[in-house]
Amino acid sequence: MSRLVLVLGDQLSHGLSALREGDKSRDTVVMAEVVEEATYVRHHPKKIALIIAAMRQFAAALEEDGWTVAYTQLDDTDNAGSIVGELLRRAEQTGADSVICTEPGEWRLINKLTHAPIKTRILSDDRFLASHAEFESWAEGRKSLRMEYFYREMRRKTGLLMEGDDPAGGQWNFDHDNRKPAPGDIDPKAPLMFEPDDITGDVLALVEARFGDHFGDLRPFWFATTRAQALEAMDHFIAHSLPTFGDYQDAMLTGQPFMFHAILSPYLNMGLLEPLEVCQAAEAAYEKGDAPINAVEGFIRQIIGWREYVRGIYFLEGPEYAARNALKQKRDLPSMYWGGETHMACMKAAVDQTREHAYAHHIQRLMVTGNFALLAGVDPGQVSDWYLEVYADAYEWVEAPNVVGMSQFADGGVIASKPYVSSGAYINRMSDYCKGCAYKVSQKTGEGACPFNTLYWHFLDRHRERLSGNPRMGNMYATWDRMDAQKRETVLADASAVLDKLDAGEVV
Ligand code: FAD
Ligand code: DLZ
Ligand code: SF4
Repeated sequence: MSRLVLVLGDQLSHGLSALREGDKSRDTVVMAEVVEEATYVRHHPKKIALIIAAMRQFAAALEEDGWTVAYTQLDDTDNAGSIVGELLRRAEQTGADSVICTEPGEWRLINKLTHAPIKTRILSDDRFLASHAEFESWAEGRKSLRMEYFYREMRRKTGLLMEGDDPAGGQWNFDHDNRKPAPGDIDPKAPLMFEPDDITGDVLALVEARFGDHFGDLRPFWFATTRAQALEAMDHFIAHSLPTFGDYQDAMLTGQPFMFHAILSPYLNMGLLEPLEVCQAAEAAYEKGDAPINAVEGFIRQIIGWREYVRGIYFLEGPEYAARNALKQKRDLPSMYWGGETHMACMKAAVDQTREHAYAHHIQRLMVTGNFALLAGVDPGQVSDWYLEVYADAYEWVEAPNVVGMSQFADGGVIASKPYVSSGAYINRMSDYCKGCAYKVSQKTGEGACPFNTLYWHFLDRHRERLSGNPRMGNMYATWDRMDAQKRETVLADASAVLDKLDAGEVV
């Protein structure tokens, strides 16, 4: 009997386990643009267009490679609207009696495929360096699952930046050389941007018509949609931005949405690039003397360390992970996240570039939008949905651990040893946003005080029971407790006024 080989929109890799297992001579590849995947959260139009355009390109490449591909376009009249619906329709059409697929990156879809009324074999996704079994055995018996130790295992496993048994440069981690604020006159090179071809042009018209009301600008559309283009984007990053990547990894500047970041996560997460090849390209730049160790080590750590680690946590912790709310925060996500008016220059910059490019870099996600949501007591489920919707690189396996765990501390400390919270001082140190802000970052209370300053203490105060025993937070509580009682009261009252304004839908 013939089988169906399912290829999802984030599985566009020629070496995919399902394609390796399939038989070109008798099996049919199923690829389907379906409304359910575009709307289970209301994805950014650029993200939908990227996925659909890249799916169409990949299907054509598979056909050229000799595969029979049953491809469904979104507007096809008989489109069943969901992945499982499409599989059942194609099974009836072709007479196939079973499905082979590579494990999807979200429990939601794994669950649907597991319960589909057709025999389905789910193969492991070996585009990652660590299998579930390897991660589980690393995690087994450990009191805390800190990324740094896992990362060292991955360095040993891949041999990246290793000199025998020792790390290149004599250290595993060069972060103390990184995290510099950026001078205002630097001129980062923008990522490589591509003119839409005819295939992408058709997709843009389709997405405009069907999902034009989702948050985000569809045009100008500039993402790579083929592996060849994604490789060009990678080479461009290695040549122009990698050398400075480490120095300014945490820096933010007005009008510079990309800084020295790679903008490769959308391509890595869709399968257009492989993590190892990207790291090897960075390592080669170090070996040729084109990029320093602090940049290359920092970059490789993000991919073989953080990226693999968060995936490990997502699958280790299970389907309920994304719904955790350890701090029991309940506030609705403020309208400024959807482009509503705000006087906060940092929030406006992060949201504006997210709307424009479906991209913000790590520190904007963690210390601006994430920090504000956490301090303001927003429901982490709503925060998580927002990140899943608005970023071109967001799939739950990578988004949920970063948001629910790292950013919102809603997993109770599985990923982060303490909440990532800060007052305005951090944003002021790492960016130039405060200079152009209606609020004063140096002002701690009263009209015009930076909202991060008051909300920071409000957060600590309202979560005292849960957090004050954390040894890494002792200093923060000691500072709060040393503050004059009258001042503490004023800070809390000012913070409450900010929260009341958010609740009333007033501009903050
Ligand atoms: P660079 O800064 O140039 O880093 C290089 C690569 O390292 C990235 O392409 C990415 O593949 C990897 N990487 C770096 N940090 C992480 C990380 N923490 N977790 C996983 N991979 C990492 N990343 C996603 O891919 N999808 C998400 O949905 C996502 N949501 C996030 C939400 C929050 C609240 C935070 C704090 C981080 C999130 N990240 C997410 C991680 C990180 O912000 C992005 O991977 C990064 O900004 C992508 O841009 P870049 O390619 O320019 O990355
Ligand atoms: C995100 C997404 C979107 C918007 N559309 C499709 C689609 O039409 N067809 C498809 O196969 N995949 C799509 N995807 C990616 C899936 O949502 C993704 O495979 C799962 O979320 C698992 O990671
Ligand atoms: Fe953001 Fe506060 Fe600085 Fe304004 S003053 S940009 S709100 S940190």
